Amino acid sequence: MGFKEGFFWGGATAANQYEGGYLSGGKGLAIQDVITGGDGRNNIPRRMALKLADGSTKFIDRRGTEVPDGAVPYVDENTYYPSHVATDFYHHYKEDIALFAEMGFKSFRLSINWTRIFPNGDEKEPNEKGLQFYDDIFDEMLKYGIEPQVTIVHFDLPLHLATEYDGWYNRKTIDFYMNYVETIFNRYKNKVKYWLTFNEINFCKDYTNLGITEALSRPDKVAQAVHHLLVAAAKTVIRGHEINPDFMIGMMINYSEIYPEDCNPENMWKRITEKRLRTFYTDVQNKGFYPEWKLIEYKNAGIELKMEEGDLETLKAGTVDYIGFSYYSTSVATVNVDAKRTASNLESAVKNPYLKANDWGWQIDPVGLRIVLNELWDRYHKPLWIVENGLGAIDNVEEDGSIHDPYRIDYMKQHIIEMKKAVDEDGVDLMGYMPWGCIDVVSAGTGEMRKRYGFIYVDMDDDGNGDLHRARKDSFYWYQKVCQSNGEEL
Ligand code: BGP
Repeated sequence: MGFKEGFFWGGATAANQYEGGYLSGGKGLAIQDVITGGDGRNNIPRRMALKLADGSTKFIDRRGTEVPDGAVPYVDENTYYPSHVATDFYHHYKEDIALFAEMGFKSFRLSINWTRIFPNGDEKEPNEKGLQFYDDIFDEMLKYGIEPQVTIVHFDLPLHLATEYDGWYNRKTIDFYMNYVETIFNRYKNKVKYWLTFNEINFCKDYTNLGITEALSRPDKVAQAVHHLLVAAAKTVIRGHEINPDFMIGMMINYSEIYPEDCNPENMWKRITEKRLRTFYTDVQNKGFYPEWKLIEYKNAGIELKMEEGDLETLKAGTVDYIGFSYYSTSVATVNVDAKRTASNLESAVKNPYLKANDWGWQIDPVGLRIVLNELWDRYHKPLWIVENGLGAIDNVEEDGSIHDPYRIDYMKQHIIEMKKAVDEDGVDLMGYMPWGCIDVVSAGTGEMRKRYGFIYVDMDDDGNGDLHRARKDSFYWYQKVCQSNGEEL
């Protein structure tokens, strides 16, 4: 049997971690453009520069804790921001796409920078230069027969929508977003068929994604903003199918497995409650309604969701065509320790003695991938697409310029073996496999460059030094064989 014909072997990236050119071609500022790098291994978080009402400046945790009244995030000229140049796809896209084609990619996942199309987010008319930029990219990909998969929002929000409107808490943001969506759907309807709405929607809880400064202290505002995201995602599906009935519009979630620490029923129950941080989203976006437990949870917390007339119908009518998910690691649930889970950290609070972890504490678990593939397939019976997977690691460049990364090859090989079992033995409908950061990009969680995932090395360090030249790692040649043999040669 093996992987189906036309299986999408490819790779994945995101605009703010890869593109650079943060003000080029009329692009406006996104929240990501005001966030500094951090240091994942020493637990130094990424931060935002704030201008205070009295004219002074202050840096705060990007999750938006304790933002003083009147504070505005801004770009401090003396500080290095990883998104500004990133790994410069903006100027290297032809070279990079040629390298993807050389590897045999059938598909490539990228996100559109919302602020390239609508620099402030609330304009009526789009920025033509921004639209042209993605036209050029899609044309370049299609020239090689590489199918684009576009994430509409990948950890991205125009800064202006956060500072002026309170981001996704404000219902108006749905309209601004839909204007953006309609613009790109109409413009690219003959070039792009596969879409994803919000990247890792289950991690869209902090300032970066929601644009709500008090994200941590106001669960009611977060719940309302999340409702707006879900309505917006459903509207995207409905509108997309009107614009082009052939569109395949998926959701995107981080879907890891969580094991109970042991057979204590309380730990199993803990596992179920932690799992709900994910199944809430997959349920709403696939079944089309809020699960009962969520409504009870909100009620008990005194949260009253403001739903407009028609919202429930929209959720029902806007269920997705496929499920895109990222999978990196698994964690352990126990009543003894509170789960630690943020957008930047998939580290399990409890170590699993059966698994090894990477340098950032992410536990490596190929069998877990087969488990979640089965779980999602059994629960929803929708096509699945692994749109992120991979190993963040520090690579060494040898004197002759070569980069030997057997650890990366081994990680992916083990995961593909389990994918294959899910397809061959369990009958899961799997559309494709897109290793994350197929070319080195900035880390989303830490802003570091040294945490690399790529088959292609980019010369750039954590402080923004490097000439950005590209180099093929050993894994490049390995993945080439995988793509060319449709997963037969591992
Ligand atoms: C996911 C994100 C990606 C990506 C990846 C790896 O959460 O969707 O944007 O970066 O994780 O995470 P990190 O970059 O923190 O290693």
